[in-house]
Amino acid sequence: EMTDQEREFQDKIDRDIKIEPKDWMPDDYRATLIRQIGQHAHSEIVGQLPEGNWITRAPTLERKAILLAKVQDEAGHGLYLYCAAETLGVTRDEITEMLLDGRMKYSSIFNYPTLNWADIGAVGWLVDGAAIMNQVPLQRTSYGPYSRAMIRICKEESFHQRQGYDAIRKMAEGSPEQKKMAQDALNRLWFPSLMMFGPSDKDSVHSAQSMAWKIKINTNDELRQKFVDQTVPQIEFLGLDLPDPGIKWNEERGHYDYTDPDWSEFFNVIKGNGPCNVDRLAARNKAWDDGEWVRDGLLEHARKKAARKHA
Ligand code: FAQ
Repeated sequence: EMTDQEREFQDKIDRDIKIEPKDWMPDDYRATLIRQIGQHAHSEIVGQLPEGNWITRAPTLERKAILLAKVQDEAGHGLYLYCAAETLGVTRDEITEMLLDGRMKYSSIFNYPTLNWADIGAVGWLVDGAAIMNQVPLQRTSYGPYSRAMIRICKEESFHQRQGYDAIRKMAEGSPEQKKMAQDALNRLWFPSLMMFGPSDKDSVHSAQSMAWKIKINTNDELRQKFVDQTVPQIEFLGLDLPDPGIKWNEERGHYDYTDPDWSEFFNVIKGNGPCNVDRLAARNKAWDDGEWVRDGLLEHARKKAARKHA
């Protein structure tokens, strides 16, 4: 049974009126947003690690400048998203500490390694491609600050996807060795990219309520299918082999059929057992500890400044 307040809230959602920070909202709506926006923010920050790893080894000055800009953009996305989460009554420090001790998640994809330069192209093409497929509809999400952050993020994310496609295209059209590297990167990153959309709809515990609240606009499987449909022609254009023998155009459905990722691998990765989980969390913990003196210094400076003002 809904209370009057809950009915009024749902009515606003149904009429596409944005919910703003000072509006009344159900506790679970707030908690779900903190979880999703927080995880999203953490993904942007942890997502800098696999690509940042290649900045010093980019093959040309131009590629290096592009990658540097892209990785910096991800930091900016993290910051907008932390600010959006803070409007819900948590501090950035609180949710950062929840990431660092494993109480909050970040996207499964960043627990896979980037082994060589082709992987960097494939990350931009596939990982940013999947990210933007999920984020474009989130521009219409019901929570105002999240929706506005998404609008800005999507502009930059589409540049990221294009730069990745451009890098992988150079490899696919290059020497036989380069083409082989591009193929190998596609083969390894394909299924992890499909996992970014979350578990299949039947195992997605949050989807029904999140969609009723328009926190999510599409189901996980809807977006995964859209991603497959968009990406298969790109693979063909690049002259690469399909990474999954199950990919086949289905005339009746008007979509490509494909093989689902190995869901036991997915659940294992999000439990902390992927190839890079330990490294990623160690890197974030080290950055947090190394930065403590800077945070302390800023707080002390602010304290002295405030004391001078009141003296
Ligand atoms: N990884 O009930 P659902 C980027 C968890 S883009 C880890 O379906 P929901 C850009 C889920 O939290 C990547 N965990 O959950 C970039 C839940 O567990 P919990 C970030 C996952 O929330 C590119 C459980 O499984 N984008 O960073 C994943 O309704 C390149 C059950 O799942 C976003 O976060 C996963 N893939 O749907 C940066 C987008 N999937 O919390 C650098 C916003 C599910 O109950 C370089 N988020 N889980 O313990 C969303 O749209 C949603 O949260 C989904 C999951 C669709 C990810």
